[in-house]
Amino acid sequence: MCIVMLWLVLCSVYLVIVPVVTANGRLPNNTLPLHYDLHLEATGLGLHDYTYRGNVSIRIAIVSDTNEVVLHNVGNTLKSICLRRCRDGEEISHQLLESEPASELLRIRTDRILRRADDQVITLTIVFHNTLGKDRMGFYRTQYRGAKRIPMAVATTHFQPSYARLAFPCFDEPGFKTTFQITIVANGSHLVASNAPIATVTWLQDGHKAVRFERTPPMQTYLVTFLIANFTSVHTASPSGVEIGILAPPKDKKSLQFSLQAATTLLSSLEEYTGQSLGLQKLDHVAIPQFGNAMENWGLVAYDEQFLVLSAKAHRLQRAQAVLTIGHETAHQLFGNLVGPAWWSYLWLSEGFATYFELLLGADAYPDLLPLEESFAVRHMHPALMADAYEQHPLTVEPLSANTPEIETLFDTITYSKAGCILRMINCSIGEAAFQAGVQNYLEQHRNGIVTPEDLYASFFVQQRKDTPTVEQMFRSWVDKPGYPVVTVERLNGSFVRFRQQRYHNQEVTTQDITSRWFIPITYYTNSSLGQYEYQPAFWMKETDQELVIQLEMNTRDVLVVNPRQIGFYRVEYDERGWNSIVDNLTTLPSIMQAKLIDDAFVLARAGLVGYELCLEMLQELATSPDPVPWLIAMAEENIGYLQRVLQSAEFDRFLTGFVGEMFDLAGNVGRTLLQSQALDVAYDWWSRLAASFIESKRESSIRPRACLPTPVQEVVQALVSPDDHVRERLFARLKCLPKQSNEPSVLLLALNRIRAANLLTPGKLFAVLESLIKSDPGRFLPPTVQFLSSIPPEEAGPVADRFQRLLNLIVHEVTDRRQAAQVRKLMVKNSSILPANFLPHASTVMTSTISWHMKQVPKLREFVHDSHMASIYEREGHQ
Ligand SMILES: *[C@@H]1O[C@H](CO)[C@@H](O)[C@H](O)[C@H]1NC(C)=O
Ligand SMILES: *[C@@H]1O[C@H](CO)[C@@H](O)[C@H](O)[C@H]1NC(C)=O
Ligand SMILES: *[C@@H]1O[C@H](CO)[C@@H](O)[C@H](O)[C@H]1NC(C)=O
Ligand SMILES: *[C@@H]1O[C@H](CO)[C@@H](O)[C@H](O)[C@H]1NC(C)=O
Ligand SMILES: *[C@@H]1O[C@H](CO)[C@@H](O)[C@H](O)[C@H]1NC(C)=O
Ligand SMILES: *[C@@H]1O[C@H](CO)[C@@H](O)[C@H](O)[C@H]1NC(C)=O
Ligand SMILES: *[C@@H]1O[C@H](CO)[C@@H](O)[C@H](O)[C@H]1NC(C)=O
Ligand SMILES: CC(=O)N[C@H]1CO[C@H](CO)[C@@H](O)[C@@H]1O
Ligand SMILES: CC(=O)N[C@H]1CO[C@H](CO)[C@@H](O)[C@@H]1O
Ligand SMILES: [Zn+2]
Repeated sequence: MCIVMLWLVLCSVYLVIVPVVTANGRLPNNTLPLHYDLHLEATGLGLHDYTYRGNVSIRIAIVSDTNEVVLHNVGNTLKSICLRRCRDGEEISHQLLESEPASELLRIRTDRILRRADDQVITLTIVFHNTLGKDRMGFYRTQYRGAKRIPMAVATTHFQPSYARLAFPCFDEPGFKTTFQITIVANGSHLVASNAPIATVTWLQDGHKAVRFERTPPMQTYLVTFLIANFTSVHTASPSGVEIGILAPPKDKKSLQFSLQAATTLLSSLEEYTGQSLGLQKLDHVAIPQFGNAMENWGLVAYDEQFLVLSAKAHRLQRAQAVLTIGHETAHQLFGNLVGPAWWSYLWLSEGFATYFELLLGADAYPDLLPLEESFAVRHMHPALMADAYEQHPLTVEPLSANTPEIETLFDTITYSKAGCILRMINCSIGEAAFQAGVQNYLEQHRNGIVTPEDLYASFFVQQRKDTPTVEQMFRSWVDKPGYPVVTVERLNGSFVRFRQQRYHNQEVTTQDITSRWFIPITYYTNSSLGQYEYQPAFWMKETDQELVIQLEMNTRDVLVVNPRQIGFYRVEYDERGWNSIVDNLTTLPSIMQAKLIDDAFVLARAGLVGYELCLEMLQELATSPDPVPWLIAMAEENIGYLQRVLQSAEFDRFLTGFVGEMFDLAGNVGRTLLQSQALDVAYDWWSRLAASFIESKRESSIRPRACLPTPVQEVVQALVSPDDHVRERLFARLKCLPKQSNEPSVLLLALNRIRAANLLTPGKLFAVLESLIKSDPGRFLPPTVQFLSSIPPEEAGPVADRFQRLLNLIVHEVTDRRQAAQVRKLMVKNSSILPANFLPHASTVMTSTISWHMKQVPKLREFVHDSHMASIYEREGHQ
C-alpha cells in the first residue's frame, strides 16, 4: 500500500558521478540513490522491548533505462514496498524478485521499463521492522550499569563496512553519497543523537518524542548512525565555531574534560593544516559501552569508553591512546567522510591519512606525550615492515569483489600503518610545503565527492628535477604492489658507494618475487654531510636501477647510516665494514637511528643475510646507555623473542636478563616519558618470562613480576571473543606470565573449544584471533594453536581458506624444532585440499631450512653468549 505524499518536493536530479568500478556482487549502475528519508521508532528501549519499526523513502535517479531496482537488505522484515515517479506521484507496479539472506540483495522488478528521459527520478518507500541485536553489527543494543547497578540499555550502530543494510534497506556501497533526513521516535526521557544536529523535537501524546535531525551533507551509508541512550554530555565550541560534544553514561560526567579538550585542540589543528572546514556544525564523540574500538561516523563518532572517559589520574599511556584515537577519528571527518574512497579497494586513502594525521596532530598538540619521530617508528614503521614481509596485499586492492568477510580483512596493518608510512615518506621527499598544498588541493577539489588514488596523485603540483620521479610515480611504486625492498650498501673506495635493491622476503612460502623494484628515496647520515640528507632524499634509486654507484658527502672514517630517520619504507643491509663501523659508533648515534639499525639487523639475521652475532654485539653496545626506542624494537617478539625461542639456552636467558636489568635501571626513575613507560611494560613482560629460572636474584625485591593468577576458562573465552584488542592483549599478558609447566595451555584449549562449540566467533575471526595469539608469544601459544587446529573439520576452514592459509603461513615461520615441524606438516597434509598445490613443499622447505640454520648457528651463538660480559654482569650482581 502506498501513502501519497508531497511528490513534487525535491525531485530535481543532482548527480554525484560514480566511477565505473565493476566487480562481483556490486550493485548495478543504472539506478543511483540521491536522498533518504529515514524514520525509525524504538520506543520500548527503556522497557526491555528491543523491536523497532521503520520506513525509508529513497529518491533514486534512473541513469539508464531498466526494469529493475536493486539494493541491499539483510534481516529487516518488509511490510510494504511502493514505487512512484517523483515528478507526479504515479505509482509504478512491481514484483519482488529476490530477498534472500545469502545474496543480501533486494531485487525489485518493475512491470514497465523505467526510462531515464521520462521518469528521471523515482521514490522507493519501504516499511519494515526489526529487532536490536546484541552482536555489535547494524542497529544494535548494548548496556551499562546505572544507579544502583541497574542495567541501562543503549541503542547504537556499527555499519562499517557493510552493516547499514542490517538496519534499513539501502544502497550499501561506499561509491554512493546521498543526503539523509532522519527522524527517530523514542522514549521522551532518552537522549537521541545522529549525524546532524537536531532540527525539531515533537512531543507525542503517549510520552514519546519524535526527534527530527537536519539534512546531512552527501554521505555514505556506512557513516550513518543513531544513538538512543540515557546519556549525559559536555560541550564546548571550537575556535572555528563547531560545537564539540562528548556523550557518555551519567556516572562518567566528571571524567570527560580531557577528551573534550583534546577533541577541540585536535580539530583546530586539523582545520589549520588542511584549510578545510568540517562540513557539519557539530561534532560529537560518544563513549559506547563495550564498543571495542572506534568508528568515525560523521558528526557522531563512536568510541570504546576507555578512549573518552579519563579520570584525572589516568596513566600517560591511556591519555596518549585517547589522543591518538580521537585524532584518528577526527582526521576521518575529512579523510573518508568529506572525501570518501569510491570503493573498499581504496580504503588506504582514508585509513592511511587518518593514521598519518593521528600522530601529526597528536605530536603537534601533545609533544611531550607523543614525540613524532619515535612514536611513528614504534607504532607504524616497525609493525608495517614486519607485516609487509609476508605475501599479503598491495595498498590498492583491485579488483575487489563485494564480499564482506574479504573486505573486512583489509582493515589491517598494511592498510593503516603502511599507508601512513608511505604518506610520510612522500611528505619528506617532496617537502612539507608541497605535500600540504597537495593535500589541501585534494580536499578542496573533492569536497563531498568520492575518490580513487588517481585523484590524490593529480592533486600534487611539484616542480620536479629531471632525475626525480613524479609524485604519481612515487605513489604507484609503493601502492600498486605488495612488499618493499632491502637496499644493500657497499662502500667502495673513498666516498663512493654502491647501492642495490631487491625485494625483501621473509622466506616466502609462496612464489619468490625477484623482479619488483621501487623508486627509493635515499637519505643518509654521515658526520661530514651535516644533516643535509637525513629527511630529504640525496637522490632516488629508480625502478630501473637494480644497482647504482654514487659519491656521497663523507670521509673514509665516517659512519654511514642510510635511511637514518626511518622515513623510507625499506630495510638496509651494509657490507661487513659498514656494520663494523656502525657497531663501534652505535652509542653516539641518535636513538631513532639505533632503533632502525637494530631492527634491520635482527630481521636480516632471521632471513640469514647477516649473522646474529651482529645483533648481539649491538645489544651489548646499547646496554651501556639504554634508551626506550631501540629497546622496544629489539625486544619485539619477532626480534629477540625469536632468537630466544630458537636458542632455548639458559645461558642466553641469563644474558637477556642482564639486558632487561639495564632497562629497569633506566626506566626506574620517576617522570617517565610515554616510551619509557612502554619500555618498562615490555621489561616487566620479559622479566616474568625469564624470571622462572632466576627468580631468586637480589633484584627480586625491587622488580616484582606481574600478578599471575590462574585464569578461569570463562574469562579466557570472554577476552578472546572481545572486539577490543586491548582486552585480548591483557589476556595474553596474563597467560604469558604463568609458569610454563602450569595448566595454562589447556585453559586456552578449553576456551578455544568452547568458542567453537558455541559458535561465538566466525571461523574467519577465530583465525584472526589465533594469529594475534601466536604473534604475541609464539613459543607459548604455537603448540596449543596447532593442537586446536588439528581438531577443526574441513567444512569450517574451507570457506575462509585464505585466512587459514595466512595462519598456517605464520605458524610455518615460527616453527623452531623438529617435533613441531612434524605436527605442522601433518596438519598441512590432512588439510591439503584447501591449500594451494605448492604450499606444502614450500612450507616444508622453510621449516627444514630454519631447523638446519638452527643446528649451524646455535653453537656459535652459545659461544658468543658465553664469552659476553653481559651474562657475567648478571651473575656478579645476582649472587652478591
Ligand atoms: C555500467 O556497468 C556496465 C557493466 O556492468 C558497464 O559496461 C557500463 O559502462 C556501466 N555504465 C556506466 C554509466 O557506468
Ligand atoms: C533516564 O534517567 C532519568 C534520570 O535518572 C530517569 O528519570 C529516566 O527514567 C531515565 N529514562 C530511561 C528511558 O531510562
Ligand atoms: C520511558 O522509560 C522509562 C524508564 O524505563 C519508563 O519508566 C517509562 O514508562 C517510559 N515511557 C514510555 C512512554 O514508554
Ligand atoms: C514513516 O512513518 C511515519 C509514521 O507513521 C510517517 O509520519 C512518515 O511520513 C513515514 N515516512 C515515510 C517516508 O513514509
Ligand atoms: C614532513 O616533511 C617535513 C620536511 O619537509 C618534516 O619536517 C616533517 O616532520 C614531515 N612530517 C612528518 C609527519 O614526518
Ligand atoms: C673510485 O671508484 C669509482 C667508481 O668505481 C671510480 O669512478 C673512481 O675513479 C674511483 N676513485 C678512486 C680515487 O679510486
Ligand atoms: C665531524 O665533523 C666535524 C666537522 O665537520 C669535525 O670537527 C669532527 O671532528 C667530526 N667528528 C668525527 C667523529 O669524525
Ligand atoms: C663518527 C665517529 O664517531 N667515528 C668513529 C667510529 O668508530 C671508529 C672506530 O671503529 C672511530 O675511529 C671513528 O672515529
Ligand atoms: C579441510 C581439511 O582437510 N581439514 C583437516 C585438517 O587436518 C585435521 C587434522 O590435522 C583434520 O581433522 C581436518 O579434517
Ligand atoms: Zn580509521
